[in-house]
Amino acid sequence: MIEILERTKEFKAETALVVEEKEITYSDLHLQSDLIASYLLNNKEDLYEEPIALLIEPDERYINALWGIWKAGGIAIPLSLSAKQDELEHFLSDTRAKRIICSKTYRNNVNSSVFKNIDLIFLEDLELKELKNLPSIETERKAMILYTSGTTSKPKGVVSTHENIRSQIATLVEAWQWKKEDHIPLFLPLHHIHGIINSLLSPLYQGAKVTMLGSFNFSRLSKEMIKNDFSVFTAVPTVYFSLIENLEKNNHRELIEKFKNMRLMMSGSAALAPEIHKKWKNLTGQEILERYGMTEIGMALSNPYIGKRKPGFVGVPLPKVEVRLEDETGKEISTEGVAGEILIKGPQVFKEYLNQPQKTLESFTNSWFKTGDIALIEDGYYKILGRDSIDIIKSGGYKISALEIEDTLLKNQKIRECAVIGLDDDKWGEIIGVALVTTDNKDLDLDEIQKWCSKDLSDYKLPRRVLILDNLPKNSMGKITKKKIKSFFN
Ligand code: MCA
Ligand code: AMP
Repeated sequence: MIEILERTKEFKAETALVVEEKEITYSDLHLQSDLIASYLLNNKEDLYEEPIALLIEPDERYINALWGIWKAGGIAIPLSLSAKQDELEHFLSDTRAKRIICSKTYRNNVNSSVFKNIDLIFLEDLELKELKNLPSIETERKAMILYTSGTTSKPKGVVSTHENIRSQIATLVEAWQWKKEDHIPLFLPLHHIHGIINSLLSPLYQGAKVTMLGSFNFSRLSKEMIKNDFSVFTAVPTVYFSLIENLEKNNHRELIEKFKNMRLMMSGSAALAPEIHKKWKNLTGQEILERYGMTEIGMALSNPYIGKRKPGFVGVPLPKVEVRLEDETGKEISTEGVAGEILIKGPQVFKEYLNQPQKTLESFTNSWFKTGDIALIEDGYYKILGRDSIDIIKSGGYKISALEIEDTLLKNQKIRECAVIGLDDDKWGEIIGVALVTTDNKDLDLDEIQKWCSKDLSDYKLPRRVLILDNLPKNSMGKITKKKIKSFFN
């Protein structure tokens, strides 16, 4: 039994989603997802974990399709709407998905070679009338694959079961006291945990209301804030940076009052600078609750809902999540103030990396998942110090692999050697910097490099600063540490 689907049926005529003024009830979502599930099943009794991709704007169709896939026994693969051809090719070949549920926005791309041999199911074209018997799904079955970047060039598929998802939601419902009366604006992308679990499925699990705004846009959000009484807000630090920038430019009393009245404002996906925490508190009186999570584990650490929230810290273990720090030899660290790697255990932890049994094996030690994040504990609160790999960059809340960008750059004949690094940035957390040596002193600038990369890579992976190091001796870049290369940018 998929608990989120069973529970939400009870909320019947209550409003689940608000999309462009339209109110969609829980019953609407269930009827539409039953119809989609019936369509997907065709003559089968169960899809038995057929992987089905989703390329749908963040509105009610997204939930209809996601729940439809789950109800039919499939695995949902929510894909980024801004993914480029190369990225899509990787996701589709890795998952071996043969069907994609999409919307008419993608009609123009039908002839793209990426979609060769793929059945594109345009939701608008379906005449959904027939309801079939739906299978019963055990909680241990695979439910979702999300792509996340790591220390390999291509993103890895993180496979979660229904039980993983249920546990991730239950933890947040308990810790942050989600309730039926809550109302949340949703503007984060729906191919990552932050958007899917924290902003969308946790409130729905409790019968709350989600206003879907598509993406983050200050003026759109402001209008909705004024019109509604939102109670909960969750965002990445870049969003708070933008909010502060906008509110400082124009002292919008009514809007500030709305933020003031919320019961909970949260930040995560990247480090929230204590300076932003302080500015937001001065502006709105709200103490942002910072928490820590990862695609593989959902949320693991959080400042308390009731109790002291410490700027610069990510709090304490969430309910039913086991957390420990280990040193390089694998020994547990029990002394406060000593840094080590964060390890996580619990029912929220993902099942496997798709098609990568070795990588999966190496990511665990005695059933503990190794996050690669380094932290220490001070007065019982965890503080994230960074990551053990310099090749992982966090920008605007997105995780980016330096190696993926380097691979793209090296396909350019004008580039002989390159190194991609994350450069500290107040707004984005980090921005992408590229140091490179050209082939035979060729002319190359940031604009040309961005154009080159944008053929294959999503916008947020584009280099934002470039340093040409043509005076370096041949083949010497690989011998310089990335830390050193980073210092060249200052
Ligand atoms: C865009 N721009 C950038 C970047 N991205 N510049 C530097 N670095 C970047 N990363 C530029 C664009 O080119 C554009 O420039 C301008 O900034 C505005 O771009 P736009 O895309 O419109 O920005 P935005 O709409 O303001 O979006 C920023 C955003 C968005 C809201 C922070 O990136 C976002 O939704 N991020 C959240 C990602 C997320 O959900 N991550 C969670 C994964 P110009 O103006 O010159 O054209 S982590 C997770 O799920 C774990 C489990 C967890 O812990 O939560
Ligand atoms: P992702 O793999 O995209 O889910 O990103 C997960 C990573 O985001 C974690 O491994 C951390 O490195 C980082 N992260 C998430 N929340 C925080 C936070 N509050 N502070 C610092 N880093 C964070």
